[in-house]
Amino acid sequence: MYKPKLILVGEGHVGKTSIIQQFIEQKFSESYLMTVGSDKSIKDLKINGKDIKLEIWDTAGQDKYRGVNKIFMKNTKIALLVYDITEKYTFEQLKFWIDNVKEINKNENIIFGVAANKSDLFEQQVVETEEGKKFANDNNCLFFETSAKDYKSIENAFSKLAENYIEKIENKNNETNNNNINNNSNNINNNQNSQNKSEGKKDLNFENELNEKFIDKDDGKSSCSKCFIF
Ligand SMILES: Nc1nc2c(ncn2[C@@H]2O[C@H](COP(=O)(O)OP(=O)(O)O)[C@@H](O)[C@H]2O)c(=O)[nH]1
Ligand SMILES: [Mg+2]
Repeated sequence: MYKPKLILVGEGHVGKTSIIQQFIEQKFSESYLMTVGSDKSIKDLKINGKDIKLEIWDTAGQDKYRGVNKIFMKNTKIALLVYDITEKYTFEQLKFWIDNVKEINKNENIIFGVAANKSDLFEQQVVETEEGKKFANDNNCLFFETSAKDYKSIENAFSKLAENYIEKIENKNNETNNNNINNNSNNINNNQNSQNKSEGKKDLNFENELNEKFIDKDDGKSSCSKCFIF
């Protein structure tokens, strides 16, 4: 069973808590949802017949103070970067958020998504959809136009991210399996080689036996020490 950690990051008030609340409880609240402590929700999904347990982490107000909590960011497998289409600044800060997630998870190959949230407020839209798509494209992220209020593309965003995560893991497993197959065939070759070598050794021993009288023993030893391969 896959159990990836998924975090939502972005400026305060962009709708991160609302997106999670809609996804988990199908509820929307017009008021600002105060997140106290590190809030973690679990959601079970079935993607292409595979079970996945998403562990969804909501920022505990760090968005407001911009203090990057390492525990929050650490071991992230999937990150959804959220901005508010009616607030330019929240879009401009996406680079800050993506860099932080990458910085804390140095060697991890994280699945990133961008949520252009509050799409129901299209009359007040100041960040063009194309700008959002371009950012997503340039930074290797999936792109979703969401509305936590209208439940638009919320489920789709989480499912697509989870699907990409599973694909990534399974491709990795396939690569590892292929490597193992190659290693096994190398081992077979190595075994073959060592068999040949030991056969060669027998011949050599036989030769040595024959030539014993004629070989300086110390010389024989020193040349043999070159045979060790670590
Ligand atoms: N119209 C609209 N308002 C939203 C949407 N998502 C969140 N909000 C409102 O934006 C405010 C901040 O939402 P919240 O989820 O607390 O933001 P967070 O600080 O990023 O967690 C609240 O008043 C929400 O009701 C949305 O998709 N559309
Ligand atoms: Mg919140």
